Amino acid sequence: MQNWQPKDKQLRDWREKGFFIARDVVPESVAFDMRGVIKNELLKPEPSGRPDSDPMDPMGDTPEAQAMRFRKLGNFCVESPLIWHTFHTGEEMLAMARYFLGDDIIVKFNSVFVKPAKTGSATPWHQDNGLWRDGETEPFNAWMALDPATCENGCMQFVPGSHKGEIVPHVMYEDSIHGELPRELVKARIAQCGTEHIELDPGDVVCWHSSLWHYSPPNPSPNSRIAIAGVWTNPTINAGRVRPLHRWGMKNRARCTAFPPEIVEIENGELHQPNPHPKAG
Ligand SMILES: O=C(O)CCC(=O)C(=O)O
Repeated sequence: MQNWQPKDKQLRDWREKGFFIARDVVPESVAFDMRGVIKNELLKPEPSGRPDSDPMDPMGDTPEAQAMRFRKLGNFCVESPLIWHTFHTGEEMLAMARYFLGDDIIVKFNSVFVKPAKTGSATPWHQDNGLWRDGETEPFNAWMALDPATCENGCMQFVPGSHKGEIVPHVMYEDSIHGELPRELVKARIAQCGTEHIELDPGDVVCWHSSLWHYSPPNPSPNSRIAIAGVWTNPTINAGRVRPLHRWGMKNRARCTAFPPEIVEIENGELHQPNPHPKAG
């Protein structure tokens, strides 16, 4: 396994702002190969990345929910060896995860975020651990651009420093697609701290703390914005909670290369099933 050390700026950004950027984690050509796998899937009459127990996943069988498939393909990456081995268990991503998490690494969530040209919808302001509701603050979150991610096509936005606060209970509005941070709080926080727009080229990665407040706007532009995301944790942080989506990334200091990826079995673990988010107001 290769070692990874953050650059001074990355470490400073991580501590002070709650995120950092790693450029050229994979070459653009490899990012485009991964994007091709996703585009092929999207062209199928019934794309995979089905409804699953991912609490970040709003998909279901209603017509509205089906339209959402083009916002996110939850858990799709375990169906693509190219994506899984390049990103979720790629040498450089695991080396970064290992810096934060040690030698045993679980991939807790994986998804594809699809923001099609002109119709791509917003992802509301949230903290990842505000959606998980499992109290975990340590896992390591990362997102790789497979198309250029720009202000025009709906790149991610972060409130710098918001990772230092508590996990805020998320709520549902009439038009919420999943739990979100209370809108009044978001307005006040942005007025105080501003936002940073994370523009990335294909193959670049942004990594963030699980408590960081983040969002992405709709995509009115003519350019699609496809990205892949993952969350890495370890057995200590995960503390015996069973989730059907957990897969091993690194075990006993060795990178896991099995495909399909090995499911994490936790003996006597408790199934983690958070309660629904309350309604706003
Ligand atoms: O890709 C996006 O637009 C949103 C991604 C996101 O919010 C996440 O990965 O937590």
